Amino acid sequence: MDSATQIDSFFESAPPLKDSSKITDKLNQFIHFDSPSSGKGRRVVCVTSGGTTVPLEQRCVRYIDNFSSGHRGAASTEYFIKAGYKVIFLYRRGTFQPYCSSLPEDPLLECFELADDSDFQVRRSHSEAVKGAVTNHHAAVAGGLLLKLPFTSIFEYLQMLRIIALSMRSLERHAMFYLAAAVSDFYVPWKSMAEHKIQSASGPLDMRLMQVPKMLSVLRTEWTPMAFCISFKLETDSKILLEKANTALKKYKMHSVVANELLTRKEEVTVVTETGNISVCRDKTRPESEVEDPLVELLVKRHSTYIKDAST
Ligand code: 9Z3
Repeated sequence: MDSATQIDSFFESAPPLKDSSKITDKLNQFIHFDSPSSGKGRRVVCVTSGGTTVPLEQRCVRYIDNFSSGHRGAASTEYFIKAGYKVIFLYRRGTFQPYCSSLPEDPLLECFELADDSDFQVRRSHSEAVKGAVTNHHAAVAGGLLLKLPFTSIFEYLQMLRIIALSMRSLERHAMFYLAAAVSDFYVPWKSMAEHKIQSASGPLDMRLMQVPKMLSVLRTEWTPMAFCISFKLETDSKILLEKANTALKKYKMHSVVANELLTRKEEVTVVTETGNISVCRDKTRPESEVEDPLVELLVKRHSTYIKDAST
């Protein structure tokens, strides 16, 4: 099967996305209706975040998961908004969210307490963190700078990515994709998937997984050919990381590939480009600094150059 046929058959056999017309409406509203203060020609970035699941049963009890806490995507979203972008945050349900990094693990139970008059109040120890999260999040959403769209499975993720890409097409070079989500490489096609819970009494489980078709190529060549595209390459073996990132850069015609190793991903990444590799590190003299800060700064500059190149 050639790759176009694989892609068609992936979408044809996927369970239909719930609320797809509502999602399209929200996207059109978000992308095309700028608030009076934001001016024309604002840049829009789609940040993907968290891992996709591969269900093993249609009435899903078990699934295969891809590792990603969503920290990279959530933090990067904040830096893109600071840099003046509108962000479509396509995230895995339950993973890290923008503006929430200072909150404790269970914010609802840890940040609130019952006051004497049995009303709820914010615990004093968490009041700054709660105020910051609520204020910044509200400003971003109400200001039309942040649209959050959740996914769980690989089927939802790829269908949503396609809808987003098609909605962003008219932005041409002002559109950017920052694909930090950890996407499944293998999946069970919906039609050959067991409907009910697989029974352990039937003995060891033997199942064949199909390769998820590589959507990066169609994203670049068909869905949004003018957008600035950044993908991520994750490896656990540092010896193969840069070579794999370079292959992805060429094969999928990415503008940059951010190479990272699982253990050091919060300290350092390498931005692989056609003209060479750029190492980006967290500022180790500041304990609260994040590698996403200089990474987003670098990519925003490269995006500006990409936009300017079109007008020369
Ligand atoms: C990444 O490499 C991300 O940087 C991480 C971020 C998932 C490591 P966290 O969410 O970690 O902050 O915990 N994402 C891309 C992973 C991926 O699946 N890439 C594909 C590949 O490597 C290409 S699209 O083949």
